[in-house]
Amino acid sequence: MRPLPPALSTFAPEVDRIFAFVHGTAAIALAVVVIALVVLAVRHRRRRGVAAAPPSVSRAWLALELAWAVAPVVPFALMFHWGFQAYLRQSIAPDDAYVVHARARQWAWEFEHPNGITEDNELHVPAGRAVRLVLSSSDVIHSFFAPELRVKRDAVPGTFTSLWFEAIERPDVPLEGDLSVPDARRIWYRAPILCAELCGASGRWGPNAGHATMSAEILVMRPEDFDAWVSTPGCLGFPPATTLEWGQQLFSMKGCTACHAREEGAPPLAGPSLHALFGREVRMASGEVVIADEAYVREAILQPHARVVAGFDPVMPRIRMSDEQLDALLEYLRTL
Ligand code: HEC
Ligand SMILES: [Cu+2]
Repeated sequence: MRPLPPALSTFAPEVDRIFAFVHGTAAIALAVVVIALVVLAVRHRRRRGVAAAPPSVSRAWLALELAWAVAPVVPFALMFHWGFQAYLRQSIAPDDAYVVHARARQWAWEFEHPNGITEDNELHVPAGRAVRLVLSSSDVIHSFFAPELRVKRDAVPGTFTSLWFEAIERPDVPLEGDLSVPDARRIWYRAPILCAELCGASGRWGPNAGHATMSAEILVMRPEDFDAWVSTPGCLGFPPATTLEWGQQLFSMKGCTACHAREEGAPPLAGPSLHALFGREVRMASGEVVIADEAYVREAILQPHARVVAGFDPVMPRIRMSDEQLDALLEYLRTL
């Protein structure tokens, strides 16, 4: 049997015990039923010269029938009780939890910390502290799934859902550097985030778009290091040396790659190819033709539905970004 992923939250051991109990009980029940079925079918098979006996209605039979109708209630009741207790513990976050807003969109995750800093497809959290995620979606249903933390919850447009977890401290993973000074770049360990929503969109929109591409990462830090990270201005993703590199990094972190090809001659995905966009004549669905200059591209990103390119559906999400990020992105787009 394939082992479960590493258990990296305080919930995980209990979730795994319940999981093992449910599967163990089901396996035993399956074995008992299948063995009884085979044995009885062989023993009572049709034989030449032996007439079928009518079903017996003795008291002993009645007792037996009652026993196997009632007995399974016990493990089911246990499963319910145990599972419900764990569900309640997972539902109600401690009052002092650190609250992060997690926004899902096609096809990326955005996380906003209490002090207003946001990060894309990465979520820094402290180990050993309760973290509550308030989930929302700006388009379709998504599903936040962190298998190693054993948490999963849908992000539903028009409402908020929430989940919480506490990432464990891992003495088994050595921390590097001088531990006496907090280091805003020191990551203790990582855990993947997936979108567990299933739908047919990826088929319609090409191989690079879809919930399956919404992979992100939880970066667990020592609490001291996390405090340093969260209070360092400009700490996000530590913008690389040049604006151009930053723009390139943002292009994939903000999820643009899911819908826009960049190579010359590449077929369009859900959105037009952005190769040699600047200076191009773009025909809009309204019939208007515009030259793609700086102002146009800016508008196309900040207000995607203001003008829609002919031949495409208005599916580009509004992607929040700072002016600095937008400048960097434009600088990168210019080079394509
Ligand atoms: C879910 C798919 C999707 C994502 C993600 C997406 N776009 Fe788009 N984009 C589109 C579609 C569809 C259009 C064409 C329709 C329209 O104009 O709204 C478009 C249009 C554009 C245009 C105008 C292109 C032209 O030919 O005139 C630009 C520029 C652009 N997107 C940039 C971006 C950037 C930068 C990102 C990432 C921050 C991004 N897009 C993310 C789907 C997407
Ligand atoms: Cu999704």
